[in-house]
Amino acid sequence: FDDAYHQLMNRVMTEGTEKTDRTNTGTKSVFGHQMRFDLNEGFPLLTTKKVSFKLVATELIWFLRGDTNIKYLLGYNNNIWNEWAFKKYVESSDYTGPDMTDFGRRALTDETFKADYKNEMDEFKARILSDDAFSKKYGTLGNVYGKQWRHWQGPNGEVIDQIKNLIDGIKNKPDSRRHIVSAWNPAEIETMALPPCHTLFQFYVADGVLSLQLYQRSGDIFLGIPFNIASYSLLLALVARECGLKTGDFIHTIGDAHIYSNHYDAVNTQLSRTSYPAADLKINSDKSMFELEYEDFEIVNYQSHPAIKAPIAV
Ligand code: THF
Repeated sequence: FDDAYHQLMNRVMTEGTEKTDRTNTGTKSVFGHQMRFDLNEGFPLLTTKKVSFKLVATELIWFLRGDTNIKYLLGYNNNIWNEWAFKKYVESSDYTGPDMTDFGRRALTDETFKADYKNEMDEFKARILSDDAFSKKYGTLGNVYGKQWRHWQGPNGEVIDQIKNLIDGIKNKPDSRRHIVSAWNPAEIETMALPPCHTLFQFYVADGVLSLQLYQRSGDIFLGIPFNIASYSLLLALVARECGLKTGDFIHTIGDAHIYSNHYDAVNTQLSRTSYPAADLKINSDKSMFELEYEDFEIVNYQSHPAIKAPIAV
């Protein structure tokens, strides 16, 4: 599985065009790339760096619960969405601490600032976990994935559960070409902490085998994509199990596929490593996918190279 991912990193490093971006970090990118992972060969958790299955699985369960508040993630010590909630808080009038403008980039170069930022972030996290009113106000990321997947707001006030509709559709009309879930809701983009990167996905059934294709508008190749591959592969396994189908391919189609300029060294380190055999996913429960908890999942035979740290662009 690492091969397809290494090919993508190689392609962008050699052919990528340098562009500026929203976060002012600078990237190299290509437009339009596709990878295919056959889940019968194992579970695509990359082995050339350690990827935390716990963070991937708790994030996916959070989406599937229809939750958009980071409080659930913090309960699992999952910090991958903190910066986006923190940003809304420090830009609000309730925040009275030191100036946090542009905290993501400043923390990289200014040690004094980094200490202040860490203090403020730790306090923010503690308050999200202990203060209900505060977490309701500042833990939410707006109408992001969980909202659109489970509670899409229709024009007449009706609420559309895209995941339930998806499961019903796959069970009752497997040949349909409309097994689609969209997170991209143009009317609500302004109300999201970050417009959805994984924009739309579609399932396909043939001969009792279920496949899934994701269209991702924008992909942070070093930090985000390894998570996205594992997350959607897990989603495919869950939906196949729910519908009594075998798992086929996860097809990952990316629009703007980019490597941030402060990830180049990390990418080269990873490219120099050789892969291990793929791990396997086990689900130790008969519960429906809507009731599964993180503790029901197990990744077995996962052998990997060490994690590679890199800064996230906010
Ligand atoms: N923004 C950017 N710039 N890149 C992204 O990948 C990204 N995401 C989500 C939203 N905005 C994004 C958040 N997903 C990590 C992984 C996934 C994320 C955010 C952060 C990350 O830092 N992973 C570390 C481990 C972190 C830890 O151990 O706590 C890693 O080494 O993998 C794309 O969905």
